[in-house]
Amino acid sequence: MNGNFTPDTAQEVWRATVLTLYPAMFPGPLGEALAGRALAQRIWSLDSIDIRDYARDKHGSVDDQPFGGGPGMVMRPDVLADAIDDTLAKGATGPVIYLSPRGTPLKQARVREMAAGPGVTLICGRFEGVDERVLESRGIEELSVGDYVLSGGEIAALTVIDASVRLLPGVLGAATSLNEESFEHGLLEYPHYTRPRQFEGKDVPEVLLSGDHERIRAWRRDQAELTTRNRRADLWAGGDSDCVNTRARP
Ligand code: 9D3
Repeated sequence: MNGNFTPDTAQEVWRATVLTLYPAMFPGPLGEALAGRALAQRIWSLDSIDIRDYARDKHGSVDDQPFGGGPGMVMRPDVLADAIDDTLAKGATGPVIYLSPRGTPLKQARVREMAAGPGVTLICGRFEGVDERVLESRGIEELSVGDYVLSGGEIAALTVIDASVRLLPGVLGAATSLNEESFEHGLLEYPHYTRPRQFEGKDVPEVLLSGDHERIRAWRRDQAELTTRNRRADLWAGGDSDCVNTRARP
């Protein structure tokens, strides 16, 4: 049954919903540049939900001490579960993801999947973390954005949204071809040069001025491989099965 005037096939915009104790951190940098223009064009939408609105007491408590002892505080499962359930009931969509240093490392393949879906619902932690039971009961995915310590999940959420939004149809200009992107090949990018031809006594590599497009393509390929081998042994080894490393293997 479809009791209203919205057809079942209605194409909604890609929808990002963020649950956070710091809703003023959104859209933040996503209100500028590429993502900001796409937001203004309604290619995507953003809702930030204040987890504290779901606190049960007059003091607005959202955290408590960890059972078993130890440092810091833990986000209460009852408060977070209410925030998640109410937010989903109000139309938040896509996978529910908790940004966490314990999460699966984010890769471009997961970003592509998120961008291909209806949106994402992101939970930003603060304190030492959230009560494990709410993650289990709600089937929540856990993602990390890298092996360094942030002060909370918000900047990680901004990262996930930024990476996804730039893949949405109509966000990137026609000049930028997505399948030319370095991570799509499992290689880092070749180095770039522009005018002036001489800068602080350094010339632009001669091959780039040659007009020989076959030589230029081969040089860039070599440079990309050299840089990848030197900086990212993990990518060079082809460990990321999400990327098709198209180089000829020796
Ligand atoms: C001493 C234990 N700490 C784990 C390394 C506790 C802790 C530190 C920082 C718990 C949470 C945080 C806040 N970080 C995030 O919320 C976070 C994060 C990160 O710190 N690094 C990479 N990806 C992410 S996603 C969310």
